[in-house]
Amino acid sequence: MHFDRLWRGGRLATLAPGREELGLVENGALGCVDGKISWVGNSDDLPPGYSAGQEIDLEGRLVTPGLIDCHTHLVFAGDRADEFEMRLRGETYETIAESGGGILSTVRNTRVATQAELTTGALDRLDRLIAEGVTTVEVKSGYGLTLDDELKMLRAARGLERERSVSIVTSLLAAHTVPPEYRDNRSAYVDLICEDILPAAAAEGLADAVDAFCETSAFTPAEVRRVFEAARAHRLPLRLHADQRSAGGGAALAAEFGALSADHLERTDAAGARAMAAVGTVAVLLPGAYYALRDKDLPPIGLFREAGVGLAVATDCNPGSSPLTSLLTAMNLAVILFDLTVDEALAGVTREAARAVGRFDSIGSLEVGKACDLAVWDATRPVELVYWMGRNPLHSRVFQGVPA
Ligand code: DI6
Ligand code: FE
Repeated sequence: MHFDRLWRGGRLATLAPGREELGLVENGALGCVDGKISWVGNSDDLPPGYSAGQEIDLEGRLVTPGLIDCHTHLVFAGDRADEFEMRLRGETYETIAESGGGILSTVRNTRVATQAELTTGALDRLDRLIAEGVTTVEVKSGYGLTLDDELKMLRAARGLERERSVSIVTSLLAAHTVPPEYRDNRSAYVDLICEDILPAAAAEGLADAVDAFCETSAFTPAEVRRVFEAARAHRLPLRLHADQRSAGGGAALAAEFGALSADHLERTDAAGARAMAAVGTVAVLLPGAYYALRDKDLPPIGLFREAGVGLAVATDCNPGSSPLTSLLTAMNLAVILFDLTVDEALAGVTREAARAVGRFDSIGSLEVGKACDLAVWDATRPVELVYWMGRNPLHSRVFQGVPA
């Protein structure tokens, strides 16, 4: 048996389903051919007479699948530091949004930015994720809210793959908020999404999924339904920002449409959790937004566990509610604030995150046939990834079989 590259002598957290918890393999070896994993197991069981183009001694280090940030708004222009200060002085996310700030303030900046400017800004944030062993990032539109500006955002997101060794998964989030020019004619904006923006994004292959913000300050369940029907007609998978600031039955709506994920979920009830479990909709937990908005209502983690809902963890990196560019910090926040276990937090940025972006067939665990995306840590125990705040124990990173 020949490997392009072989890593041996490490502690592998394979995250392979069916194995106990993290699927740890001690003294593990992992072989790669053509960018894909071709062999995983104990180093002592390597096939006799194997050969390898390069052999790398892991020296006992922990190896995990490359991390996946499955919910970000990485592409945007400007920042909202002034609004952050307003919130520190007691204003709320909602009152700022009602007075034309919030998401709309980022929309104004993003509309006047060129695609190249958006790329430059996104790369700064992407590099911080990559430095922590992230190999796949989901990126949403939603700060353009016109046909041209939504496509510009998605093209900038897609283009990041050409700039760095990373996989990008895109979501069209034209249903993020109603733009000012449609304030008195909301249904015409939903028409624009369904009849123009979504078909154009689909035709250009720019959207891997369609997302929406189901919220009293954004879109009603009836409006989200229309967007979801249109997405279905284009065979695009669905995601939903659900029950973040108000309980609107968002989790149940996502489940009704068989969405890949429902995200945020601070105000989801037991019926919503059960509906998600029944169809395998993953709960994407975003503790950065919970923390930065000083939320007090916790997502119902116990209900999700009881019902058997998969739990993913992401940064929600955005200039407003979650100015967070560290997935390791999101893991720390998830265990401290949301009571996740260390194993759940690690599964949440690998296996469950892969499910949330609809790619568990190709990433998210160390299994034969999957992309050889690895994070090698200067650590031996998974808890070390979650325990430090602001210390990055990444030793090295491998993207599609190549150290990068
Ligand atoms: N929920 C969020 O947390 C972000 N979008 C969303 O739908 C917030 C985006 C922003 O404030 O700019
Ligand atoms: Fe979000």
